[in-house]
Amino acid sequence: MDARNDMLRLLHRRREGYSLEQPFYTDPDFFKLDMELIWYRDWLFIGHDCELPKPGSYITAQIGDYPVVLVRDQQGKINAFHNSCRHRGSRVCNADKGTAAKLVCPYHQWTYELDGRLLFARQMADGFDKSQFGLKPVACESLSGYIFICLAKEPADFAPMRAMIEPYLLPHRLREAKVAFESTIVEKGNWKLVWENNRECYHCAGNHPELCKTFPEAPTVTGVQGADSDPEMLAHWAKCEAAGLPSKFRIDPAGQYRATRAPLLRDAVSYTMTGRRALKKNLSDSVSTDRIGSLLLYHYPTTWNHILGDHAVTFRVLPISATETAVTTKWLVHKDAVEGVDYDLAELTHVWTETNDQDRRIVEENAFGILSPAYEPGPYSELHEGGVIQFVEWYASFIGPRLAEDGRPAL
Ligand code: 3BY
Ligand code: FES
Ligand code: FE
Repeated sequence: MDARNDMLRLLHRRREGYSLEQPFYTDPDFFKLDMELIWYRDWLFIGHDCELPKPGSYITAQIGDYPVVLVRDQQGKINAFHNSCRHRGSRVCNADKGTAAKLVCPYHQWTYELDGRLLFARQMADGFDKSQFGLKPVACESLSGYIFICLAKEPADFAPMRAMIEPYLLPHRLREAKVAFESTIVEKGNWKLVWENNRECYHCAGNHPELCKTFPEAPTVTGVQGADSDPEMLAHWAKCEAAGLPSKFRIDPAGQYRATRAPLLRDAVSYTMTGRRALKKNLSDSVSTDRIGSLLLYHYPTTWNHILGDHAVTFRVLPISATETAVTTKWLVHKDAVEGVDYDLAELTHVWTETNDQDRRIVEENAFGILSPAYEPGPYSELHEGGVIQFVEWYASFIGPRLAEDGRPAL
């Protein structure tokens, strides 16, 4: 049976407010459709501008079948390319990150300029036209320190996302920050289970003792409903907006990205065991106080973020297979902050290292149980899992019409 028809059929009979049927979380053919119709078509967060500090700095990433490389050119511009040599297709850059004067393919040393042009190709026939064999470009946007790429030939307009999110991010000056630490863990679960887990705090009290010292479990913080009638949120927004920080809850019409600023518990200012700051220096010279709670920002399908007064923690989700997902976490601090002087790395990273590991186990147990032939979609809590309901709605309404393309029946 054609997987497209199967997926369409299951989406048609989907019960709203319930988790998805088993194949959405387990089936390799459904996974291929997720990749084709979402991951290869939409904007994806890959890394931060500050990870490419100078011309020649590059980072690589693997999006399903596509290896890509992001590189800063001589003019300071960040470009993204398919990391596949135009000679016989070898990966040109094989390290996770590095610095190179030119991009030299390790196979036969075809050499590319940092803007992708092919400069040298040894001993090719007379008349070989180098201009036809530059690295293939990938659409790339830098948004206040976040680099997004899009593999589609005709990318969706990035401007609405920029217009909504930039004012929230700009004061934090993440372009000028530095990554103090990063970790990548592989969770044995489908990427949608990683997101479903992330979009609720119903599980927090029972699983996250460290995070719960500072992060509120209120659904108005993590979810997408009721924030604008929660007096604590309203008071926090008023205080932060008066200090020049956009803070109100905003979500785009399709529900793909949301920003809001939430207070931490009691007088906590950072994700430490005491709630006290983890850094002596503020993250941004433009934000004079650390009493700003956390800017919560997500963009499906790749990133959720917590931006605090003293540091930021950013997350990137990349699917590996139907049942494996890589989650990369980066801790960003002021570029001049010195480890051991301005912060203790173990203290800075403790809460989210533990929280990530707890979430990994939750996702893996969830994936395990879903493999049971006895599994059937279960009801989400409307009160606590509004964010999960919203994620699943976004997924179904994003992939549904794309599945129905090519003359297939519309959903
Ligand atoms: O990282 C987050 O935003 C989510 C929200 C609640 C718990 N979880 C860790
Ligand atoms: Fe790159 Fe030959 S495959 S130089
Ligand atoms: Fe969690």
